[in-house]
Amino acid sequence: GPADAWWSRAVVYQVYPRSFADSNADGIGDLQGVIERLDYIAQLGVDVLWLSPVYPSPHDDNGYDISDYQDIDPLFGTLDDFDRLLAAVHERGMKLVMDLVVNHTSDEHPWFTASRDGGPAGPRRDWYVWRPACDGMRPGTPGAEPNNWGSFFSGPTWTYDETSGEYYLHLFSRKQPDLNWENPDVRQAVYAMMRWWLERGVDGFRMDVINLISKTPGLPDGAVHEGDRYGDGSPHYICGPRIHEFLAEMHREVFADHPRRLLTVGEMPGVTVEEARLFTDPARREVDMVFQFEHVGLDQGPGGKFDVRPLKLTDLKASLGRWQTGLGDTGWNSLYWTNHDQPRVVSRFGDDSPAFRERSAKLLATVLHLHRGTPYVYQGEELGMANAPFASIEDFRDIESLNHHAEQTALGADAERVLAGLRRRGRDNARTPMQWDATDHAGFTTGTPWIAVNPDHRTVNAEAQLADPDSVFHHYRRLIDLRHTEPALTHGDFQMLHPDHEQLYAFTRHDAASGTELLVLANFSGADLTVDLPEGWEHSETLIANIPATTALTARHTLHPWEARVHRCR
Ligand code: TEU
Ligand code: CA
Repeated sequence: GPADAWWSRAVVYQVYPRSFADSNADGIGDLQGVIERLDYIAQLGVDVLWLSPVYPSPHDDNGYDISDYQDIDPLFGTLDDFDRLLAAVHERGMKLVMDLVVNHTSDEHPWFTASRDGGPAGPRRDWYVWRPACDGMRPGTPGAEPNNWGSFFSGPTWTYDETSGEYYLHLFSRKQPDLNWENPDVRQAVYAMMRWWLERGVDGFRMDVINLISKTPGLPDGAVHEGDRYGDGSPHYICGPRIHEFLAEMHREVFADHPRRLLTVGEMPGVTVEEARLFTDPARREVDMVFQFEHVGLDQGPGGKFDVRPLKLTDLKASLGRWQTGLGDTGWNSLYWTNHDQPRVVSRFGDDSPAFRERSAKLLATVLHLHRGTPYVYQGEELGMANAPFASIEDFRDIESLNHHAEQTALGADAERVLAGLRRRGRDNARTPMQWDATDHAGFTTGTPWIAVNPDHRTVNAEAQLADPDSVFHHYRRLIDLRHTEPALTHGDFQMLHPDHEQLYAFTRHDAASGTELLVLANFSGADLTVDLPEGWEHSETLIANIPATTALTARHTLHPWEARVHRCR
């Protein structure tokens, strides 16, 4: 089963190349920069490197708008640079997974320009989703869109093309037209491209919004929720009617019986546990694991991600616990706190004050990595990097944030209130440059960085942490080492303790085969916390702790603020 697969003992490190390391002083990270930092990544002990897109792109959505699937954008380097990176990754015993973005292309991809400029009768028209204005309305006027869906990046999901007189669908920006997956020619072209990368030696794919590729026929309107301008189309594109058929076909066409050990992870906004059981059941041959989004939606209100609400720990435990149980006997979890789309976890779910930033970062890592599943570490998370201070809208770069700000202020929302939401949840928090050392621009570039470096890099940086055995970096390294050496982490079942406690996150992992039991205790608060422990842990061995474990556990034990401990008994 999945617990015996190679990736069940693996840890994946995500590199967002634009912000990782700049080797040619243009202020933008590149492949040569990644090559120069591979020893750092290898020292962490990770097994797989997931590279966010480096393909040719207009960079409307920082490379998630691809204009050529089989080349490297000159900003990042050349295919030769890529081959050198791939060889260097393999030399260090790691694997390289590419980002596959095939729900949509860039509007500058030749497929789209041919589809658009060929007009309604053109040969490539059916490679994308074109529709006439809704009946009776004058094309190009507001409200004439073929349906009422709203885009993830504000505005409608349709843009009118004057020349051909029709609208095209884009769930994301207007420069990211959705491919038409109903068209078998589109699917075969995608599979051929994937095989091309596998033949080049890559070890798998992270599949961008792959559960959105199948839409409900007829593209029906969505419900217009209170206060929204657009309809909610998500029931008509999240896990649509043919999604399992398409992923099974992709598996047959690309991955079946492949001689190398590959990894496939589907990014699936809105996926449920029940659906994930189907996607990740090995017998169904669809994907190995999925990124789900429940836990990163618990601290938002009905107004969406920028409608910031406090997180309740019981909600987090209930959600992660349900995913542990739901995929306990079949399928497999991915485990993540953050990536290039999420704010920094120490600022979101921990305490990024000077007193507790390091300790709470280690606590969050401990809790996540002791769950059942494959952990993903996002660049800088292993340093406890925090959200950055964005003074004004000029400091932001992300199209999602810039569009949200423009739309909301045009609707009369208070600019400071909109900015407050962007500061807390904006994706740019994760995209400030990797902090290598305390020098100017944190050693990321000798040029002018495309986005400002977080001023806290003077103290929060890799150089300082490599030299400090008690650093967040070395805590991650110990957790990753534990995953490679302790079978209970991959095979043990999961049992939540004290589910209703609002400060304590506690659970056990029990591996019947080895008889090993692990106990994880974490105080998600800034105050002492006294808890009653299950029987028999008083003299257990401390496996890992985020405070030098000064005392043994007692039946009624007091945890320090943000203290996390893992105990083992055989
Ligand atoms: O993200 C899809 C996605 O779900 C996010 O856009 C999320 O909905 C949004 O950030 C609100 O939280 C993938 C990529 O990871 C993201 O960077 C791209 O912008 C998006 O798809 C389009 O390719
Ligand atoms: Ca560069």
